[in-house]
Amino acid sequence: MFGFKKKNITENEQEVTETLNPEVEAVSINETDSETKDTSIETETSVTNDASLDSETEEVATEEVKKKGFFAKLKQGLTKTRDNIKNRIDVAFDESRQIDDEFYEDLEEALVMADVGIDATEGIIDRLKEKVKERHIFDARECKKLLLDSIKEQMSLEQDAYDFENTQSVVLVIGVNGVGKTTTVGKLAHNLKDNGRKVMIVAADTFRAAATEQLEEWAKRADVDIISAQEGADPSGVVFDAVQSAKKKNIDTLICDTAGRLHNKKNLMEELKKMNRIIDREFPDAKRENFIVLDGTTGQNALIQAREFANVADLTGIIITKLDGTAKGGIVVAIQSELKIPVKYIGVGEGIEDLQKFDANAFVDALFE
Ligand SMILES: Nc1nc2c(ncn2[C@@H]2O[C@H](COP(=O)(O)OP(=O)(O)OP(=O)(O)O)[C@@H](O)[C@H]2O)c(=O)[nH]1
Ligand SMILES: [Mg+2]
Repeated sequence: MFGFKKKNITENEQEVTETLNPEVEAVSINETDSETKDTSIETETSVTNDASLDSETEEVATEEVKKKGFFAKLKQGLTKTRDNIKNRIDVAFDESRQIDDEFYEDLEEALVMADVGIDATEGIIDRLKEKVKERHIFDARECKKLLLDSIKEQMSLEQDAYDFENTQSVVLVIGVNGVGKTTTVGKLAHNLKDNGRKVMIVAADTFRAAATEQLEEWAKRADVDIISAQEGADPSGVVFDAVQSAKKKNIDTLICDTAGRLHNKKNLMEELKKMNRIIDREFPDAKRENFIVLDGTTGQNALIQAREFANVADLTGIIITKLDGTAKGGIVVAIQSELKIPVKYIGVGEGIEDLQKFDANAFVDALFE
């Protein structure tokens, strides 16, 4: 129903280039809907222009509400983790506490319980000890601030972390099955569209028909274009077609959903490598992002997965999902500190609004405050 159905399925990359139909058109879902939306925006704008002062105040207020909403959702999402460590953190940072070996042991225990991981925890505690010594700190509460600031600093992103959102870009979303790739593609498409970007998504998981249907549903919800093909079609071929269509339609960001499982793992990895090469070759000017999606509830296993996928594509960011379903949200800190790849987004629920840009300050505050 949506998208085109491709007849030629070929394994050979060169053949893919030659046999695919160059006339392929992306199907815009809800075209009438988007027309309706355009008109309503125009009307709103003209009203706004008439009362520009009011609108500025309103904008600031809306921004405030958004920020509050963002933090409330994050806090809500991290409830299980916070509850898990709250007692220990409170005991460790009790104002009557001496900063001694026992204090550091309690702290270490709290961090490990939240799944921050032994190595990352040791690093954090060592840095804290140094700072406490340097600054002659005796007050446990002051020490808490030092700890949080140090984790925030470690987790903060480079200025250019989200540059792809403002330029022509292709985002490849990879990860093992069930981690939340398709859901994340839908949420990300929605976020970008909401910021006025022209987004197209591509269902390169052709392994199961249900996967394409699921992404088509997300395309409808996010009101973005989708390219899809028949079950069993060559995934790299679908990506090839999507790239051509994205170029032709002057799409800002093309997001590729991929399979988490093929007939075997080697097969999957080879297919992902091939997709990566095709995007590089066919769209050299686009900014590239390769995001690995990791399920926050799988704990340290996520680290092993990330290392494996790093062999197929240069991972430029990590997306950690299902943080609302785990008491071990500290895994975000462990993953970032061990892989040295930035965590760029986190999933805090199943809804379309539940993908957040990673904000180190907000994250650490939501976890420990
Ligand atoms: N609670 C919660 N559930 C999530 C989140 N992200 C994804 N899910 C759920 O996780 C399940 C799997 O999500 P999918 O998006 O289908 O995962 P996938 O990686 O595409 O799976 P495959 O296509 O089988 O590889 C779905 O039930 C999602 O609703 C999240 O942030 N929080
Ligand atoms: Mg999927």
